[in-house]
Amino acid sequence: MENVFLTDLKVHFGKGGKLVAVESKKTIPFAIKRIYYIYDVEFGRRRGLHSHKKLNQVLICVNGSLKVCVKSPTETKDIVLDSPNKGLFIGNAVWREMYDFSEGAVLLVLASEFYDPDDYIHSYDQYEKYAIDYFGNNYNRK
Ligand code: T46
Repeated sequence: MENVFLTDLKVHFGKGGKLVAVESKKTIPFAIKRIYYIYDVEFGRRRGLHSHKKLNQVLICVNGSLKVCVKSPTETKDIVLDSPNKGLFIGNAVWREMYDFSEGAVLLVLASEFYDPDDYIHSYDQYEKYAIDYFGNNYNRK
């Protein structure tokens, strides 16, 4: 899918444990301006349900598990995040919904921009128009 990919983050084993390091503009394909995390999500709650005009992000489930549904005007994918060494890149102009948070799930998000409420697209209809305009010919190739 355009603007979405899952990567395996390198795990360093030793001293009886594991360590994952991420570096701005190296492991993460953008300069990280903001970090936030989502946790203690009530059973059955769905979050996200929006897209972004400019923001690129990498999502890492550092504890527990959850699912992410990503949508473009032509495709829908459900991705399981169940390991701290999986990084899910979600670029701009992609609709996202996070659901099935396990007990204790912690979702760490690395973001390319500072928080800006004006960057959000909350209506799916508006999103579709925006994405078709944004990706343009990329959709015609499929
Ligand atoms: C996204 C998914 C993966 C802030 O004040 N600063 C922030 O940096 C963020 C991200 C949120 N907030 C406030 C705004 C709301 O009052 O925290 C509250 C919850 O945010 P929101 O409803 O947007 O949370 P989610 O889980 O629906 O979405 C978040 C991100 O907002 C979004 O960019 O892609 O996680």
